[in-house]
Amino acid sequence: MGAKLAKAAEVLRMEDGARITVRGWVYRFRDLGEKVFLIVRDSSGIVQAVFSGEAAAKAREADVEASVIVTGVVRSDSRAPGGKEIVGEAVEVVGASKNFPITKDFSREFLLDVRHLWVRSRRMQAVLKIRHTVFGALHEYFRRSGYYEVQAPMFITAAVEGGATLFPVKYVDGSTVYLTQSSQFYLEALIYSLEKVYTIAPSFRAEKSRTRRHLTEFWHCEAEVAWAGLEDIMRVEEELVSYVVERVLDSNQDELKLLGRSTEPLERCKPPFYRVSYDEALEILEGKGFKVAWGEDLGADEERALVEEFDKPVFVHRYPEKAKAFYHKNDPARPEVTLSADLLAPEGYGEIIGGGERIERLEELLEKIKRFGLREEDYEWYVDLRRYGTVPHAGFGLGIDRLVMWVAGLDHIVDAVAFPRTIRRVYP
Ligand code: NSS
Repeated sequence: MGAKLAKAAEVLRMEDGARITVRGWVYRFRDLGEKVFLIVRDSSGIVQAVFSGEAAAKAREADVEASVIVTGVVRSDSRAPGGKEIVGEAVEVVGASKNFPITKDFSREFLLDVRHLWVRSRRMQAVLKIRHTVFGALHEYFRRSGYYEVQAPMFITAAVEGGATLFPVKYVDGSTVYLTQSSQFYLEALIYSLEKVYTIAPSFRAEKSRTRRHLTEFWHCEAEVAWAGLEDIMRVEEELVSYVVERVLDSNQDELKLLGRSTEPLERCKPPFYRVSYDEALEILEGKGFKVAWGEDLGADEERALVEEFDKPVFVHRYPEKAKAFYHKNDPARPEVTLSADLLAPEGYGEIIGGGERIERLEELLEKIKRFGLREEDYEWYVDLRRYGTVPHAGFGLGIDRLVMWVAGLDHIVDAVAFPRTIRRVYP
């Protein structure tokens, strides 16, 4: 009788006696003399196969991470992972794997050196599946909520988020251009056409600080909405984040378990999120022994201390003018602060979103560009948007890698990405 092709995870749900073929990679190898056990991993999970006699001799050739095609019959065995195993009849080694290098050294640095091989680990597999859900859910949320997906260029000519982290690139004509830090200005132009827009794209920042939450290339989910203010955009952000978290809880229970991620903080992540003003945040921090001079941005340590006080994400709104980029609109009721908000994730993770209301008036924007010591000519087309049918508008940027880091409960952002780029690493 012919054997049916099955995924490892499917085998665990099959009746005893089914004859199947599984294709995958050797995850564990155990030779007990008479019997050889192979645990085979594929994209769906793992399943044990046991071989004796002639088949065992063949199975002995299958080293860890060799690719194999195993055929056999399903049988219940409480000792096998998942309670089922394959009584192997035949095994074909498709690609040998002599001396797979990941054996004892599981240091972060080494695993980054061999990232091209480590992506097949069960841990990375789990993270990548969660990441897959997150990206899908972001698209789903926006498309269901009437947004148009747009694309902005990666080569740009002026800073959105400050010159210090710009990546210069020598352009074909010999001039210097930069890699984008944010698609925001392009999204602002596109709201005059499509009103509600979003994009999911890489952003680049020459971050000189080595931290657990900074990459030099990160995935940025940005949205911009015409006729919207700070309150509106905060509501979009909390809806979006809770939607994504819900989708992960629906789709990735196995992966969260494998990663040892407690789901309780995720289950609590429902709107409304907490809202505190920057001033209130400083008061809370002062009570915890932090001294932040009014006007300074909150650093990672401050954010960590602040979110300890909250059991779900918290918005910090109305940052002082000086702590935020020039495009933020100042609060008419209190011009020394901006209509801005960062969303901080709980459990010590801190900022995952930055956003707020933009300046829509020409004079106000020109005046602020000057006050910030920037060159008006660098922002000509951006300023021009205020000349032709300007509207109040707001938007935000969500760091997807940071969101994945929090949702998966990882302690370093590099573990949220297949091939991370940091200040020290562009390989593999
Ligand atoms: O600098 S942000 O706070 N805001 C902007 O770039 C706005 N121009 C976005 C907008 O309104 N359209 O960055 C947004 C988010 C921030 O909250 C982080 O979650 C993430 O982007 N981010 C990063 N993630 C990883 N690595 C680095 N270096 C990084 N920088 C920002």
